Amino acid sequence: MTAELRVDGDRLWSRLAALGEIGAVHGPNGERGSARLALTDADRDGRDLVVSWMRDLGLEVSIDAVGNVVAVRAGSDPAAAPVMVGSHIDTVRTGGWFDGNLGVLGGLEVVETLAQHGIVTRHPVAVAFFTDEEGARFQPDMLGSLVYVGGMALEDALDVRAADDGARLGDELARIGYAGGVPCPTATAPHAYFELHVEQGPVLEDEDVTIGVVTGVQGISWTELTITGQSAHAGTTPMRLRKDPGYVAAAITTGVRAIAHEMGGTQVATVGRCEFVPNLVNVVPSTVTMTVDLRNTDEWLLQQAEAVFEALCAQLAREEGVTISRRQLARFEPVEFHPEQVDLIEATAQRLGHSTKRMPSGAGHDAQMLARVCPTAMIFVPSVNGLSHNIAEYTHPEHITAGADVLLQVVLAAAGI
Ligand code: HGY
Ligand code: MN
Ligand code: MN
Repeated sequence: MTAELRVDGDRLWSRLAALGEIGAVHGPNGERGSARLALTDADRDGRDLVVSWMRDLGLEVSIDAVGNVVAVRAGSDPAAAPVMVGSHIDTVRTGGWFDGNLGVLGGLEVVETLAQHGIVTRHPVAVAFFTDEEGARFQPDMLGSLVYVGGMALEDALDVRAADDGARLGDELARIGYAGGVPCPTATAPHAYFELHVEQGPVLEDEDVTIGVVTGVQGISWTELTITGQSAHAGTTPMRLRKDPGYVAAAITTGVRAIAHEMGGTQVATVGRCEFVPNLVNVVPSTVTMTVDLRNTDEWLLQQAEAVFEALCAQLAREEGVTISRRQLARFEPVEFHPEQVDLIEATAQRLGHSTKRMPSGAGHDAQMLARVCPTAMIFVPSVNGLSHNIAEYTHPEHITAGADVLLQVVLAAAGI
C-alpha cells in the first residue's frame, strides 16, 4: 500500500504560496518572489510560520544554538537515528518561492501524508531548516548546516558580521528569538539525509526531464577584494597619474570572465557585489569592495582558476599602483553524494514513471554539509527558464508534486516500516 502513496500537491503548493508571501517582492510582470535575508524580521516571520506548521503536525521541534530548526516525527524504534529531510527558508534579496522552501515544505508534506494514512516508519523522520544557507548577508553560505555538522565552530559563526549592516550574527539570532538551547554540532548524525530542491538552472527543462538525480555539488570559492587607490578629481587628474581602483575592479570583472571562458567545462565566475567609495560621478574612487564567486566540479581546476585570478590581481595592482586586500568568504571542495542514496532516488523516480537525469549541482546546498556526517543525496525538479535567485523563479505544480512524491517514497524506503 505504501508504494502507491502519493502527496497532496495542492496542500504543498498552498504552503509554498503562504511562505512565499512573507517578505513578498512583486515584479512588474506579475513575478512573485520573496526577500527573507538570514536573521532579518522577514526571516523570523518565515521561521515562525513554518514552526507553527511543524507544531500543528505534532512534531517535536528543537532549535539549536545557531538557529537550525529540527522537527521530529517519532518512529516505532526510538533508538533509531532519524531519516532527515530539509533545506533552508532564508532567501537572497531577489529570491523565489521554491529555492530552499521546497525542501522544507516538501518534507512537511511527506510527514503529513504519513500521518494522514496512519503510517509509522521504523526510523523517526526529521524535517529541518538550516540557518543562513544563502550566505548573502552572513558568509559563508550553508553556515547553519556547516556548524550543525561540526565544520565551523559555533563561536566563530556567532561572531560573523553581516555584509550589509555589520550586525553580529549571534546578536541577530537572539533578536529574532532563534538562539536555541540545543548544542552545536549535533550530538547525533541522521541515519540519512535527502534534500528536494529546484535545479536553479536550465538543464532539466531543456532536456524535458522531470527528476534530476543529483550526484554531488561543485566546489565553491568566494573572495572579497578591497581595492585601495587614490581618490582624485575626475577632470584634473591625467590618466598616467591615476591610481584608479574602479578601473582595476572593472579589469578583474572582465578578467575572471575570461578565465571561465578559457577554462570552459563547468568553470563559472561571477562578480555579484561591487561598491565604489565615494561613488560619485566626478570623483576617481578611493576604494572599491567587490566579490568574486568561482566554482568548478573539479577541485584541481578550481585551484587553477583561483591561481590565475590571484595572479591577475597582483599584476593589476602593480600596473595601476593600487593595493588589493583579500578576504576568503567561503571555500568548499566539490562533494560527491552517496551512491546508494543516489541509486535509490533514481530507481524510485523511475518506478513512479518519471524521466530522470544524473547531474551535479551548480548551486551550493545544505546537503553538501550533511554529506560529511551521513549518507546524503538530492532530488532536483526543473526551473522554468532555468531562473533562480530571481523573483521570476518558477516550477510547474506537476513537477513540485512529482519531486515530493519521490521524496515521500525515498523516505519510506530509507526509514522502513
Ligand atoms: O550560492 C549558492 O550556491 C547557494 O544558493 N547558497
Ligand atoms: Mn537553495
Ligand atoms: Mn539559493
